[in-house]
Amino acid sequence: MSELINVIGLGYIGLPTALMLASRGMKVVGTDLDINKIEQLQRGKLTFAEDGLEEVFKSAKDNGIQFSASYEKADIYIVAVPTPFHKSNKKIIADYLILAVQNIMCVCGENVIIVVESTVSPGTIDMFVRPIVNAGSGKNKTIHLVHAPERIIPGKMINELIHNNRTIGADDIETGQRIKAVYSTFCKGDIELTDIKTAEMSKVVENAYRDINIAYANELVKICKAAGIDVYELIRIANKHPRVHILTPGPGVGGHCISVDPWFLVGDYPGLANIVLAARKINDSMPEYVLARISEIMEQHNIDTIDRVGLYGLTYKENVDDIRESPTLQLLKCMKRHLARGIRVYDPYVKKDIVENQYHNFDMFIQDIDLLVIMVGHDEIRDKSDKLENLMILDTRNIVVSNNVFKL
Ligand code: SAJ
Repeated sequence: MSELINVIGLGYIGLPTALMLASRGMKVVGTDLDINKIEQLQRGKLTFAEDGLEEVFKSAKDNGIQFSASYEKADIYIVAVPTPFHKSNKKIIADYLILAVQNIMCVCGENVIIVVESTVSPGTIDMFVRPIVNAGSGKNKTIHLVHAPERIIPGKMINELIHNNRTIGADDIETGQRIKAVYSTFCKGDIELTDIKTAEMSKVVENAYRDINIAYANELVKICKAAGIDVYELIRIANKHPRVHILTPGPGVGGHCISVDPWFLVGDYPGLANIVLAARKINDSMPEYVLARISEIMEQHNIDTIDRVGLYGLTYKENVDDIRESPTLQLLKCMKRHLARGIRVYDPYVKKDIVENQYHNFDMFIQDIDLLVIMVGHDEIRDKSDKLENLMILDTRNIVVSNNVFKL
């Protein structure tokens, strides 16, 4: 295939997708408006760490992938820009998506396909993207729209890009088949063809499903606390039932997907998305719950200053460097609201100083605290369990095996 693909937005989704396509021999230009990111990639340096990404980068470079701060005249555009939401009414902010499509329309030629990979609320493509395309096409351009929502999980991105099933929503079969052929260059999973609105809805529904299931586990934490039962023992036993699979409780739900997408359903279908809303509230309540546990333990053990407490982990989950919407950041925000400061923080994956009292050395971190709160189950903390013997621990991820550890 000699089609040129211009991938717009080189973040956590766009970059691996661009590299993967190029590594499979497709002609790819990766575009991002952040010139520093482009220069870094042109110098041959990745912009974030991910298992197996270096190898794919190498073969993409060998196959001539280009990086550019400007949009290119291409046959296919894959748009993977952020889609945040309004904190007040929970509706999508489509500004980055709109700008990307406007920019594409300025440079693209005839018979072009624009694939939106960014997660969008159902109806977004008809409401925001199609009008821009319709205004620019017709004269001398035929533009086809596709929605191909991503499904990969940070930490396993490359494996999941290759093995996950995918959904492609298109207006007509031929366009869907053309894009299916492009994704089939690296995707070994089933690729389902459907219409655009169903594809949009499928993505949001999948993430809301997981959010609801995590919320159930988190609700059980609170019920078990009131009942004086070990929640982990309860879940272990319940999961022996052949049709029960309760997920793992934790200090909250972070990341830019599960903690965001369900809000699109709540915002667009107020009064209808009731379980979805309840789940969001439960998961959002967890950082505050952890804070209450910290305060309880401090009181019971005469720790009277918060600066003797340390939070282990700033990222939204284990073994990744992504801090977006992380439970630790949510907890720190909560502390700020209570005018409390001084808690210490450490994460081996976060090299820059992004919060107050942040450490970059594990040994120094644990020297300065009496209570260690494990917010993220990075492999590092499992490997360093021998250094934890003299510390009081609140383990929100249930990874430390010892009788002296407090749980959620
Ligand atoms: N978490 C728990 N308990 C669990 C599982 C997760 O507390 O049992 C927490 C994690 O610690 C984390 C958050 O939930 O803070 C989300 O983590 P995750 O691993 O469940 O998911 P993400 O956000 O990394 O990726 C999700 C995935 N969606 C689904 O599993 C339905 C992924 O497939 C999507 O591609 C991704 O969202 C996305 O980009 O939409």
